[in-house]
Amino acid sequence: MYRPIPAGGIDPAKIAIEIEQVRQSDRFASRSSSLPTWCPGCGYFGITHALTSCIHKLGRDPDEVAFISGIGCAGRFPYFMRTYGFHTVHGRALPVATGLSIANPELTIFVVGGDGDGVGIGGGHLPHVSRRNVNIVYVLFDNSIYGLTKGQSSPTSPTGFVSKTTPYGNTDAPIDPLVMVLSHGATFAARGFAGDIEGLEKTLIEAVEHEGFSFIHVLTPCVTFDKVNSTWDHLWEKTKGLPEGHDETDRAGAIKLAIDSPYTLGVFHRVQRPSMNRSLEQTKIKASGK
Ligand SMILES: Cc1ncc(C[n+]2csc(CCOP(=O)(O)OP(=O)(O)O)c2C)c(N)n1
Ligand code: SF4
Repeated sequence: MYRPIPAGGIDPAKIAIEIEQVRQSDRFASRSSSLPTWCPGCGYFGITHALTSCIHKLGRDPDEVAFISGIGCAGRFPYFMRTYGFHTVHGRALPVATGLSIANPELTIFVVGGDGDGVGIGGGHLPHVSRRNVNIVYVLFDNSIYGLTKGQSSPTSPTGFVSKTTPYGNTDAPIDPLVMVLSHGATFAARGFAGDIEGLEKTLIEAVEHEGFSFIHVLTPCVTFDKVNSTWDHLWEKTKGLPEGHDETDRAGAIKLAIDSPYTLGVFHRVQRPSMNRSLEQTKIKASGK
């Protein structure tokens, strides 16, 4: 796993060489000239790094990729990319991405957004995209808090979590986004961590290569508004790899693992089923009477 500060400390000369190597390469060709407006130390920088590396490694040109987002700190993501992008309204990235996927099946489409956007206000769309197997990659930036609006509890905040909206402790039980998509038939479901950039990049590449709906639940800290729950320290300490011999095709096993093991990283479930895009092609042929 990548650690922000190496054990022996930082060597400025080595960093300068690495920065120059990055400048010379086209590794960040998909990034725009707008620098992210996120707080220093936010986990979203790690996710951005993994996403740009994924696009680079897959050899996709920026005009072959689209990022669709809702609202939130994570929702600002499309501004920081030179790909196509659409910053839609709160919780509505999935229906917009579904339409785009049907209109232009050649595009590699990523949906990006926070836990509030994706499983709160937008949560009603997640079951349907899962069961329809729409050919998009959904990267859920889950910091278990509303960041942009300054630190309210979200649907993934743990019970007892103290925040601006729950000063005496959250009384609600959290939603597990992985259990949610698996219950509704997602064909690719994985978990990543903003600190494990190499692992996340690998999972993203596999998600893009999967035909159908690919969901990646990414654990990430909000360093400004959460000092106790999903912090860098806690996430480094708790995250771990999949158990030996994990069977990706066993959906019930994947659901059980997601319930029992909220900090396990990797591909929980992967099966093949016709995507909505492919099924619609068949419907078109049937409707044309050929
Ligand atoms: C219809 C609507 N309701 C509420 C809001 C206010 N609002 C903006 S972002 C947000 C939540 C953001 O949290 P999350 O999706 O977890 O993303 P983060 O900011 O943590 O990346 C809310 C409630 C809004 N913009 N629109
Ligand atoms: S408020 Fe939290 S989620 Fe938003 S940019 Fe800052 S650290 Fe990141």
